This record gives sequence, C-alpha cells and structure tokens, in this order.
Amino acid sequence: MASDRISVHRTLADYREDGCAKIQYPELPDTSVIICFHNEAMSVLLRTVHSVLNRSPDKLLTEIILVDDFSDQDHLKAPLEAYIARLPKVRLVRTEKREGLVRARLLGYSLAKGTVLTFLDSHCECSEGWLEPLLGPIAEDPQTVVAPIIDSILDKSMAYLKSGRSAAHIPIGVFDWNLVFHWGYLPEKDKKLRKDPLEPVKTPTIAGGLFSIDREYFTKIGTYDAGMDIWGGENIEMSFRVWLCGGRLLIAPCSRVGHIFRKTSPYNSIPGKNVFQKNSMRAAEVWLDEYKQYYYERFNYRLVDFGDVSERLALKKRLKCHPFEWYLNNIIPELYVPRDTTAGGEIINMKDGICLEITSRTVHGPVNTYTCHGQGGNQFWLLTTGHQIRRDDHCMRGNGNAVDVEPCAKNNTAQHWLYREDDTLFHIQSESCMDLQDRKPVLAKCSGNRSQKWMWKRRTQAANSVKESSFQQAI
Ligand code: UD2
Ligand code: MN
Repeated sequence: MASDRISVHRTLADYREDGCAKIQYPELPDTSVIICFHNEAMSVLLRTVHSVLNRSPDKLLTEIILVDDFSDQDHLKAPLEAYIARLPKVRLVRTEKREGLVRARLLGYSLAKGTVLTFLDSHCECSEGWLEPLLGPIAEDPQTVVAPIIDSILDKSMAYLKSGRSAAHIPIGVFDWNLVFHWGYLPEKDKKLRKDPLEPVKTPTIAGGLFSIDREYFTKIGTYDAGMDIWGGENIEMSFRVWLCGGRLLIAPCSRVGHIFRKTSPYNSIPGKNVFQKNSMRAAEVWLDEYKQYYYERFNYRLVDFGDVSERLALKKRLKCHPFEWYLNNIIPELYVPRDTTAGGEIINMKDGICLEITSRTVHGPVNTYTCHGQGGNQFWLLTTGHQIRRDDHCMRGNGNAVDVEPCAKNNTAQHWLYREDDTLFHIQSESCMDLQDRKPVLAKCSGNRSQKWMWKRRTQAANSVKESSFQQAI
C-alpha cells in the first residue's frame, strides 16, 4: 500500500560519495538487466524497472528481461503485459512452472543479448550512477563479478535508507559454517592497503541478488547450478566457484542500489522439503571438499536428498579449480575454521535436560535455554583448544553472574572455560561454574549440584582432523 501511493518514477537523492560522479570510465560494455519475480507487487516491480530505465545511460542498456516465475496474481498477467508494451526495451517471459530464482534467472540468461548480464531482484531501486561502477571492472577484466552497495528500502514506509556501508566502512560479504551469507567489514589491515577508497574492493561472497557479470564469462564459469530450487544457497555457491576457478568478486562502493528487505521469506517452500538446505548441500558437496563436515555438523548430520551433483563436479575438474583450502587461506583468512575443537554439539543441562542457545545472530546478547531440538543450529557449540565456547565468531563470556555472547577474542580471559572431567563448565577467570537457575545459565560457586553438570559430546583430536574417512563414518 505504501508503494502504491508513491510514483513509480520517484526521485531519489544522489547517495554516492564525493568523488564518485567524477570517475572517468573507459569504454564500457552494454548490459542486459534480468529481473525475476514471483508474485511481486505491481508498483514495486514497475519502480524497479523505471529506476533502471531512468538512471542507466541509454547506450549501456541493451534490454530489461522480466522473468515471471509462475506468479498467480492477476495484476502480473494482462495488466503487466499492457504496461510494458509501451516500454520498448522491456520484455517479459514466463516460466511454465514454478522454477525458483536460479532456473528463472537461467531462462533470462538464455534470451539475453547484452555483453554483460546484470541481475536485480524485483523490489529494487537503482540510484544515480549505479551502472557504470558495475561495468567498469568488467571492462578491465571480464572474469569479474561486481556487486553494488545495497541500501535498504523499508518494507513498511518505502523510505530509502542509505546504509552505513560506505567507502569508509566498506562492507564485504562473508559466511558462517552453516553456509549462510552475512555482511562483514573489510579488516583494518586491508583497509590501510587501499589507495583509493572509491576503488572496488574484493569480497569473499556476494549477497546474490544484485550483480553484473560478463555473459560469456557466466557461460564459461558454469552459469548456475540448475539443480537448486526456489531460493537460497546459489549466491554462496557462485561465490566459491568464481574465486576457486580463477575469477574475482568485487563490491563497487560508487554503485548504490536500494532493496526492500523483508522480515521473513514470503515464499511457500516445497512441502516437506528444506530447499535452502538442499541447495546449500549441493554447494558443500561440490566445493567444500573435506571441509564439508564443518557444515554438516552444524545441523547434526540431518541430511536431505540433494540430488545429483556429478555434472557440477565435472565442471570443477574441467575448470581446474583450486581446492577449498585455497579459498580459506587466500580469500577469507579471517574466517574461523573449527579445526581445534575438543567438544561439539548441543550442551545439555543434566538436571533439567534443556539446551544452551542464542536466539539470533546478535553479536552481543544473553545465552538462553530451550528444549533441546537435536538439530544443531542455534544450539550448536564448539569447545576450542583455546578454551572458548564458540559458534562462528560468537564466544560465551562470564559477565558478572551472567553468561552471554560477544565477539571472540583469543586473549579475553572472560571467554575462557574448561569442560572438566566431572562435566562442569568451569569459568577460569571467576573460578566459578556455569549453573542453571530458573532456566537461565548463570555463574555460581562450584557446588557439585546436578544443575552445574552439562552433557556435551567430547572429541579426540584425531577424530577432529579433517579426513574424509572420519567424515564418512560420522554420517
Ligand atoms: C537474497 C538475494 C536474492 C537471492 C537470495 C538467495 C539480495 C538483495 N537478495 O535474498 O537475490 O540471492 O538471497 O537465494 O542480495 N524469486 C523467484 N522465484 C522464486 C523465489 C524468488 O523468481 O521461487 C525472485 C524474487 O521475486 C526476487 C528474487 O527472486 O526478485 C530473490 O528473492 P528474494 O527477494 O526473496 O531474496 P532475498 O532478497 O531475500
Ligand atoms: Mn530480495
């Protein structure tokens, strides 16, 4: 409703940093813009289209291809066709069944004529000067995938909110071992090495929705994994593939595109199937090598049928891609790799039989308890040889009497714990034990009570080493 009350041609401020408008680009390639949608609101979709038409230099824009992924809303049928009939550069194709965004984008790709392909979600607004910074790095080196800085359009008011991400706080895409993308910031040491803050920056992963890629390179690098359904995982798969097989991924700070972020995914999944996990497992099976065990342990090896990945493995061989270890060492050396763990899995209180968890991916927050669900996820914890109780970059800390999480810091003794022979979790700094009181973990004087005993699967160092054989046994 908010969107319907705002012009589909609305004016946006120029959100670029000083200096962006002055950058001179060499001869730039033209691009097809591919926008897939499933049951998108009409005004939102049209505003996406007009923002491309209004803010892209005519000679750089070959066409806009709208791919309808089997929507059933009436406004997307004849009314949409009638509307775009007036827009010469815009065409519409429809899938014959619900395919999901990967196969819908591949349909767009099969029809595209531009030198470059630019993918956008169906609820975006391209701001002033968005396109040139995406095409520039591709003109220099076609084996490059370039993403913009993504600003937020608020889903309640449609306000365009320039994100705090900027040339000074340059965002990069990273991931956790659950293979979920999230934002990170460029490490200080890399920031210091940057000569020009407006230059594109290398990013380990991309968010997935908004990027440009040379069309021939997209073909050569194996487009997408067409075995992925509906939503999720394709961005991580593509990120690994591009880096491992000789390309590069960049974020261009001078390109800003707004995107409506929604609180929950509006799509019906395939009943009884976890498509996101299926897609992620396909990525893990193809690209993670022996490191896939760190992904699988995150959901307690509750595997789903991921189909056949032999063609993707053949592609990996044909392109002579690096092993995953190369990516970990060279592209994302800051990522915590859980090689050094002595216990792992859920931490169950022996008195109440409930599990320690954190509810969201908040960097600072309390540790809570909940009924053990046996699915890993937010109840999955690792004990490291450095005495941390951690998941990804979160570590448990004793904070007065409370137990919470904060970003891991090796030498922070408030984060140091022992999991002792008697099954107590001993906080070294305060010489106290983690206790369960009123279903909350607290620090208390060690008493030997059952409420201070925790069940957590111990690991030997040998079983912990990354070996295919031990992984096979585990599943
Ligand atoms: C992010 C990406 C999105 C995609 C996704 C992981 C951004 C801003 N967005 O989530 O592009 O990479 O992560 O898969 O980086 N769609 C279909 N058919 C479907 C489902 C979705 O065509 O079955 C369309 C949908 O209308 C939208 C696009 O695919 O235009 C992406 O879906 P989303 O907006 O729900 O994804 P998002 O932004 O939550
Ligand atoms: Mn989206």
